[in-house]
Amino acid sequence: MERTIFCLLLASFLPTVQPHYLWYSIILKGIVTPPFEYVRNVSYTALPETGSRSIVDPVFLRDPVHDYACNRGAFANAENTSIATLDAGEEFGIQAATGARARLDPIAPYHEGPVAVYLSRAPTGNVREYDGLGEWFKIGELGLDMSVPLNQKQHWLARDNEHIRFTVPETTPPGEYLLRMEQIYPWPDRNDTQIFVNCAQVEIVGQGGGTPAPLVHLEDFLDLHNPALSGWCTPDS
Ligand SMILES: [Cu+2]
Repeated sequence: MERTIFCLLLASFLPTVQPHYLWYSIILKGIVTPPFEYVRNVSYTALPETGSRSIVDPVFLRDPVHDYACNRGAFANAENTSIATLDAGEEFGIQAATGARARLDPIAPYHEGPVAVYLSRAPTGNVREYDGLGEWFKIGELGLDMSVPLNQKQHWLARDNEHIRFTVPETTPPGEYLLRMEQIYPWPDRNDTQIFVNCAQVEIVGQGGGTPAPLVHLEDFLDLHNPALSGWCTPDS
């Protein structure tokens, strides 16, 4: 009980308007690709109940599932987003940025919480036709630094990390995929938990042979009743 009250007190000291960020580029062969060249841009009309929203605002668990698949309005940008070629077994990076639509600047994630990347194969074979509401598998995650003792302040490996890198599994079946980049910033109240998510369009080439598992639907693990999505007690500020 004391722990819960302490969390709420901490949260109450946070400014009501926080800057946020999004993932606007993937890093291929060490090169930060141009913003939204391979990442679906975010386009949306402001919701009447919330007023205008910034391009870097997170999505929330109360938003429709297609929003936390690839962010608000992302599917509308599928046609004008290029498809990156990724070799199975290759390392790639993901790049966050903050600011406004007119000007976004690269930044390392400054929120707490895990960063993970997922793949979902385009059901028709053409990723531009895919809204991201199918089955996903996780290919990498930066979670807590397990070397920090539990009685000390915990450190998330992605926080302030300017070199977030993952590797495409060597036996990933070749084909066109959505590559989903996600950070979950859990809040004491899961209604406030922030999800930073964007999707890149990629074609994976390689030997194949693997059977990705487990496959998950986003709404099954990103749902309001998942206790793992709230209760984190040290919101950053
Ligand atoms: Cu934020």
